[in-house]
Amino acid sequence: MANQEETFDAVIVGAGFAGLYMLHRLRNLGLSAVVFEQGDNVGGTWYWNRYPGARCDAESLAYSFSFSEQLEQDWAWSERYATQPEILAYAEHVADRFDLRRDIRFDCRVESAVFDEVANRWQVSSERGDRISAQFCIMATGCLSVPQRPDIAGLDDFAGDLHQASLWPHEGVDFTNKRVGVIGTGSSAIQAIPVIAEQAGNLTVFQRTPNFSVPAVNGVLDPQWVAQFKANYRAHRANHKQGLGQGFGDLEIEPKEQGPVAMAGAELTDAQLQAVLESYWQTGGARFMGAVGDAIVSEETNRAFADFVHAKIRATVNDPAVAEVLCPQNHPIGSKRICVDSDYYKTYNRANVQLVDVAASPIQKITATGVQVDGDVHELDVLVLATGFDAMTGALLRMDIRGVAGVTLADKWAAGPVSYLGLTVAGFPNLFTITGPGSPSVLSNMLVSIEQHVDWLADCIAHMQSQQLARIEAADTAQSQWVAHVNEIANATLFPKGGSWYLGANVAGKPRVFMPYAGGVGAYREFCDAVAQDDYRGFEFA
Ligand code: N01
Repeated sequence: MANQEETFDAVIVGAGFAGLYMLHRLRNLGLSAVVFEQGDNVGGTWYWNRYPGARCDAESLAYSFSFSEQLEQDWAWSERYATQPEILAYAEHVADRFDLRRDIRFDCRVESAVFDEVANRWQVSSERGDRISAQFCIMATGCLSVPQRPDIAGLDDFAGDLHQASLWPHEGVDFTNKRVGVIGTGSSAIQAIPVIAEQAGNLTVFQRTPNFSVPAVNGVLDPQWVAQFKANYRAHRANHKQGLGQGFGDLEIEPKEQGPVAMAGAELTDAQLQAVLESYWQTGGARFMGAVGDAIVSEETNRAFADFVHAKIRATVNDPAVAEVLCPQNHPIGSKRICVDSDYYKTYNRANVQLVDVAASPIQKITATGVQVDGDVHELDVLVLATGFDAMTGALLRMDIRGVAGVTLADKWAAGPVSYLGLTVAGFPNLFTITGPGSPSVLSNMLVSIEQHVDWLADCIAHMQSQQLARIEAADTAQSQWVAHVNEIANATLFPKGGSWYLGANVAGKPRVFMPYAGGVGAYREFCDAVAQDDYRGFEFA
């Protein structure tokens, strides 16, 4: 029997960092809000992705909330790149510190959200029977929250232990003396492989597409350095939010204007370029791609970056044939999300690790005992799927979302996602997508983008409250112009050449549209702020 309808000002879907902060902001505005979360705890992606070696690829001191100075001063990150358990502990701390749990319903998946045009409210239903009426419906569902299970014949026949990286068992997995296989070589696998190899009896990696990976140069943070960094925290935060790049953070005690060494690779002699790349390689981290300003724009600069990494792979991996298989040749570096690793390439020098090139000979099937390639079965006790996500749109389209005239979001996005600012969709009034397609989202430090969206939204909702406005909706023309702008920026880069999940290319039948906004978090913030200042240009209110 369906439950009685409850009334709130806002429903928030998801209790990851976006949902937590949104709840906090709405409460401070005096609004009533309820959060639905399918997991049994907060943390979102950091709740689910517990595979060995899981950690963030943004600097810890940048991948954290900036809204509370006390919180940022009190919380002590232990490593340059925080581990999954530490980030999850941080999310739990935030939930407790701001007393957020009392408005979160756990183990509760939202099934549908239907807009009532007469009342200007959303009717939201959960699988377990909750029924909510709310003026605002805020999707904080994450960009990488729907695991992509590969369509490989026989997967269910495997008689050993089968695990998906993004749905890792809470009790962990013991690989001791086990024959382990990993399918996939994206960020998740690249983090997990070195850790699994240390423990497993034998590890076989099934690689279809090699990825570029740069060393993390992770390490324990020096408390003295942290204290100095934190003394300048406001200036650092301003850099992350308004800088040219994507807000990933840096290691400078004195915050500097975040700018590339040179805007174009062509401005440098070959020796200068090599020196710059070497310096970024030694410093570590995803900011390698920002060593020169046009790495993701100029084919020539990009090739120089790729050649540099190929040379590093060849210098690291002892077996030249294995090194060649690990060298990505079919996409520009950075057009697929650059990976950040600890000892990934070195792992292939271990006697207990084998690489199987399943681009050359595709996986034929999974049998009860292992993975069959080219007629041979690689016998395994444990098989790990690190095969990625139905990114950016997956979580939204799994729900039955219906806007004006009953049009579904699935229909609206049949040819790929369209939005205004990556925050709203024409025809879906009072519905917001935090870090949605069309915003910097996955190209950026997610915490920076989440805070920016939540703050913008909170201000917008406060504006509506003060003006007693019942309904906000993106105008079709504003949406079309924004989509054109997002595409124009993407098409000026090498991103669309990557065949990546950024484009939906990893999911059969998904439209190929480059989904994130590639213009940088600073430019994006400026645009959003200008929209608000200009009386919410591009929106229609009622
Ligand atoms: O997923 P992926 P991921 N047979 O899609 C392969 C974020 N993240 O979970 O490229 C064989 O990148 C697939 O091969 P191919 C980060 O944004 C962040 O690793 O399709 N192989 C690919 O190698 C990242 O980009 C962090 O040919 C198959 C792999 O599986 C995003 O999450 C850590 C296959 C999937 O790679 C996703 O990363 C982890 C098949 N049938 C993740 N199907 C950090 O913060 C798929 N593959 C550091």
